[in-house]
Amino acid sequence: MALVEVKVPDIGDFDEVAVIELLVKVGDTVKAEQSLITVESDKASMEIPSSTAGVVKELRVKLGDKVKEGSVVLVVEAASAAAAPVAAASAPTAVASAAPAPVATAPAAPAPPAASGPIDIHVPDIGDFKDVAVIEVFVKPGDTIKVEQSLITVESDKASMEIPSSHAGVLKELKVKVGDTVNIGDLLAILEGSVSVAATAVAAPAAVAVAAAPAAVSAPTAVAVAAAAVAAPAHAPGASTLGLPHASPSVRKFARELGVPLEEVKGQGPKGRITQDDVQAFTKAVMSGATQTKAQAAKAPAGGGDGAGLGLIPWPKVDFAKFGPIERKEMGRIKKISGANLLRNAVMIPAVTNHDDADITDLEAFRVSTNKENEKSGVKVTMLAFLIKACVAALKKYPEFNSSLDGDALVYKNYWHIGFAADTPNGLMVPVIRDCDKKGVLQISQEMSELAKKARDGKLGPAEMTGATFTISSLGGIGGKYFTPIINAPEVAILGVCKSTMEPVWDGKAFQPRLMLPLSLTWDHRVIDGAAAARFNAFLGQILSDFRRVLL
Ligand code: CAO
Repeated sequence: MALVEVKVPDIGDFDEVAVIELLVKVGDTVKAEQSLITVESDKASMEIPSSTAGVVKELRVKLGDKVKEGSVVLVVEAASAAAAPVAAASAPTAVASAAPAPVATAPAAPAPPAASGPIDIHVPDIGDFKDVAVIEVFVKPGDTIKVEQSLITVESDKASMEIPSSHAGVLKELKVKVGDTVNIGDLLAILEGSVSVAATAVAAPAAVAVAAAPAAVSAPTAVAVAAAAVAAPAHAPGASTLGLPHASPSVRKFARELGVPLEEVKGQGPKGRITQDDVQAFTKAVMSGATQTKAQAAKAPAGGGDGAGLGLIPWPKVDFAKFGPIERKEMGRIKKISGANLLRNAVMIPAVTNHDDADITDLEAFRVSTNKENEKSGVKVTMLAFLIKACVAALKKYPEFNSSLDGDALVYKNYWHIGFAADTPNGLMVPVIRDCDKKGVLQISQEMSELAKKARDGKLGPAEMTGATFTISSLGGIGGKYFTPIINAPEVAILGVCKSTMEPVWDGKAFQPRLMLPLSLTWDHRVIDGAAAARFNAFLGQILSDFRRVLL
């Protein structure tokens, strides 16, 4: 098997270009024409393909190296004797070394004549590139255009290039838009010119610069010429003109396929370049809810949005360190996700909270005796299990509390899955107990303790956290009197419960010591009215004061 050196092909007038991405590593099996590295000048980025199929034995370049035509990129152990000729056939200078096809530069075009009337700006000689896509448009009618100013970016599979204006003037008409495909000679724009011969001559499109298109390596007859005016003042890589994200064509394509707004991705590559890993990391962050695209934030300013979408003044930015020592800690994933959901629900739901008290004196006595009787079974019944059962009875009596909004319709659910807020080391989680109407208090208690343990251990699966029709948030084991829980959308109500206390309750003749449980019911006013909420709470109170009513 022959060792073949893969070299940088003719890259036209580009003298030295920087290696900005290594797309393969030693040991990789590469196909002929597979991209090996990305190189970049100030106006074009290009991927250099392999001329030979085989296994990469040695990499001869590293990030930041400057390469030019003939520089050895890597050494490949050719897969078969037949593999080499792809390049060798078109490499007049070498047999064992696989120099890619020669790339012809475009003949110099005559300088455009001086103009003062309308000037047509055409796509310059872009060699064998056919139907290249317009991916960015930098100018709009009315703009004053300088000679060599970039008008649009076009992109093929392997290269992206900015097309400069050959003339100065005011842009009267733009003939292309993003998504169009263009070819050499196509009319791009019409300028109202006021320029001198000297100025126009500099930017004669086909004559100024030629960037080799490595894609043409295996096509011996191809003459791949990508016109791009290197004479134009360069925009530094990483700080591209007009906010153009700094990324190679393949990364741009990858981002477009995923619908990732590249301008929002922070490049971690050299000089802030956006790599495929950056696009993947951004996608993961959006999917997990850890971040939002600007479009998402504008639609639902839920995930740490700055309030701009709501027309609010920006969140205050304070340098806390000015006032004393600080420590900054990133919030955990669960907190970020639940925070985004809570904010959306708080902002989008017209929520009202009704507070009430339920007399649970008898129920607590029953609970204590039940736990005594069941001591050996290991299942401990807490007030929350009774509350779940009582809520199912109230939800059945007032079904709109067990519904969800779907546009202008209400979806009534004929199942009663109850979520309960669980405090975990990672943040708030809401496990769901299914079909609580079909389960007894003991079974609910058992499932609740299992789910709460799983939540604390971070072992809850998605199925155990979805499908709730109503949620209870109990702070009874901790303390407090009342609070205003936030509805867990798409549910329409949530019950908050605090610590029960002995209180003097007037029975008509005297004050009696009764164990009172504070209830806080938050409800969506689009679905539920205040009177219904008051009835729901009153009914819940009746059940809790005499649990036999659950049976009715
Ligand atoms: N009044 C008085 N005492 C109560 C009570 C109430 N309403 N509810 C529970 N208690 C008592 C229990 O009986 C238990 O006492 P003993 O240890 O003496 O038996 C103690 O408080 C602890 O109960 P618990 O909290 O372990 O059990 P629970 O079933 O009440 O709650 C769970 C389970 C998972 C919901 C709870 O542990 C929890 O995480 N609560 C926090 C929920 C939360 O964070 N909500 C806020 C959401 S909004 O940010």
